[in-house]
Formats: sequence, structure tokens, C-alpha cells
Amino acid sequence: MGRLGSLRTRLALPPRLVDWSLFVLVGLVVATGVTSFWVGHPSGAALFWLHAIAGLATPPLLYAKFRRVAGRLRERRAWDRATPLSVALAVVAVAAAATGVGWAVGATAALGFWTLLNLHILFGLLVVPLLVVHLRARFRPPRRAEFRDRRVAIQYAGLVALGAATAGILRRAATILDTPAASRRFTGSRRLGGDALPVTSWVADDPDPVDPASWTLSVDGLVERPLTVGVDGLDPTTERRALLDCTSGWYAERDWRGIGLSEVVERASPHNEAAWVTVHSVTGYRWSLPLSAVDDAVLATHLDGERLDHGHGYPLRLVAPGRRGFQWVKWVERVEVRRRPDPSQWVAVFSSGF
Ligand SMILES: Nc1nc2c(c(=O)[nH]1)N[C@H]1C(S)=C(S)[C@@H](COP(=O)(O)O)O[C@H]1N2
Ligand SMILES: [Mo]
Repeated sequence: MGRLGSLRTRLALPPRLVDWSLFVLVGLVVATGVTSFWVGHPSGAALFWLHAIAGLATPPLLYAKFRRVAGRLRERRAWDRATPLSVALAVVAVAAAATGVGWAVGATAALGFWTLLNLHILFGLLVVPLLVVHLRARFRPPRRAEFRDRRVAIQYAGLVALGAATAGILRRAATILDTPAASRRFTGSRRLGGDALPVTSWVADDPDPVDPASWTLSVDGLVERPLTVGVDGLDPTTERRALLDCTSGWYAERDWRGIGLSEVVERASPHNEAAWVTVHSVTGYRWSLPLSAVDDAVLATHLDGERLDHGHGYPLRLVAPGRRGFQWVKWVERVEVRRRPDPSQWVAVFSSGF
């Protein structure tokens, strides 16, 4: 065995430890990845770093694992019923890692209207059911003795350092080479070129244009004086420059004008126990904000000095600074004051439009 070979043996984690480390890392990347959908404020940047570091620590482990099982895979007779799904898991895991790195360095490949980031999310989520099936067939409890080995702590520290260094290097490389990722925020979203804002659905929401003659905005729920106003009753005097950051990977800072959400809520005199507001779209799409966040939020009628067009939510849409784009409800018709967030929003944002 040459120098390199013996080094490799010394650095190699025991097989079961490789598997369990992968399990923990995958759990961490999926959890941080899913949670990141709700983080739009720079105070949450650490979550994205954690996601990147954990994600970038997986390739050495995947490599060790694939080397170990390669022999078994080449022998057709060694295959059992669970093997094809395990192979699918390997492919999907590699695809998730590759699309994540690709997005981070600024690759622009897209599949139809799916960006690399959308594909990353898809592959990342697909890992979960495949891993569950894989574990059902291949589960082996961790061996205590393997964790007790002192080298293990050093190897883990090395993995984390490697992940962090790679994340830092990828970031620098994108800046130095001035790839499209050079403009990305801590969320991974890239700055949108030009002035136009793309019309974006979270899933499939696509209503007919709202008829201003019959449209009204209602403010109700836990309030003393529910109120209803028509288009002419809106008095757009609040101006706010705000950054819209969509989870499909772009952001744009624009000037919005409208009515402060807090002003609308205050006018209706909320009860003492009021703690949340749910903003409803004519389509049923809805999202809830804590009452503490409404001071920043605007019900906008204008974008960059122009009246909103239908695509961007005419006659009224929510502008929620520091929150991801999917929470900026368009075609608003109702502000409901509540004690708690509306749990049905979780279904509504996925199903409205179908
Ligand atoms: N009613 C409704 N509001 C919505 C959406 C939707 O699908 N339905 N999409 C959201 C998403 S995902 C984003 S990123 C922003 C996009 O706003 P824009 O289309 O004005 O650019 O609107 C949000 N508001
Ligand atoms: Mo979005």
C-alpha cells in the first residue's frame, strides 16, 4: 500500500459511520433547505450557510459510500428488490448536490421554465421518500464503538472545515469570475436584470382580471369596526422601497406605493387578543403575518409610480419587506384579524388556481 493508500485508510470513516453521517447530513440539508423558504431577512443568513456547509460536506461521504458498494452493484446477482430504488436515491442525491453547486457558482442551465434552483429543490425533496424506502430495506443500527474512536472527531472537524472552505471558495469564485451568481443575496437569489418584474405564481394561481366596479377590500375578524372600501376609497400615500425575493431564485428592489397595512388594521380597531392578520386573495390564496410585522407591510396600488397591472395584483397586493415573495399576496380582497395564523393557508397557497 503506497503513502496515499495508507493515508486514505487512516482518514476513512467506518462504513456504518459513513452511512449514519450521511443520514444526519441529509436530514440537516433538507431541514435547512425547507426552512429557508421562510427566511428573507439577512438575520437568517446563517441558515443558508449551514445548508451550504452541510451540503458540501456530503460529497466525500457519498464518494466513500459509492466506492464501498460499487463491487456489489456490478454483480447483477447481488441485486435484490431494494437495489433499483437505492440506485435511484444515489442518482437523485448526486443530482441535488450538482444542481445546488451549479446554482451557487452561477450556472444558468434551465429546463423549460424550471431554473436550476427549482430542480435543486425538486431533487432535494425527492431524496426524502427515496431515503425512507432505502432505510426500510437497509437499516442497520449505528455501532457505538465506531463513534468512540478518537479519530472520528477529527474526521468530522475535517468534513465541516472542508464544507465551509468549499462554500467560501465557490462564493469567491462566482464574484471573481463575475458569473450570474455574483449578484446573489444570502438566500441564493440573483438580482433581476432590467426594470420589468416577472409575473410569478407560487403554484398555479391565475385569476381573471379583477373588475374594479365590483371589487371591495374588507377588514374583519377580531375587530371592533369591520370595514369595507372600494377602489375609490383607497388613499395610497405610503411609499416603500422594498425587495421582492422569490424562492425560484431572483430578487428585485422596487418602489411601491399604497396604504400601510397597519393603518388599515388600526382603522378597524382590533381587539386585544388580535395577534395575526391573514391577507386573502380573490383566488383563495392567503398568507398570515404577525401583527408585529404589519408596520412594515403595505397594501400596494402602485409599482414604480405606475398603477399595478393585473399580473402584479391589480387593484391591491401585499408588499411584505423581509419576507419571501410567495407571501406578497396579489389581488387582495380581505384582511382578516386573528388570534393565530390561518392553518388553511398551507393548503390554499398550493391549491388556488386549480
Ligand atoms: N394570489 C397570489 N399571490 C401571489 C402569488 C400567487 O401565486 N397568487 N405568487 C407569489 C409569488 S411566488 C411571488 S414571487 C410574488 C411575485 O410577484 P409578481 O408576480 O408581482 O412579480 O407574488 C406572490 N403573490
Ligand atoms: Mo415566488
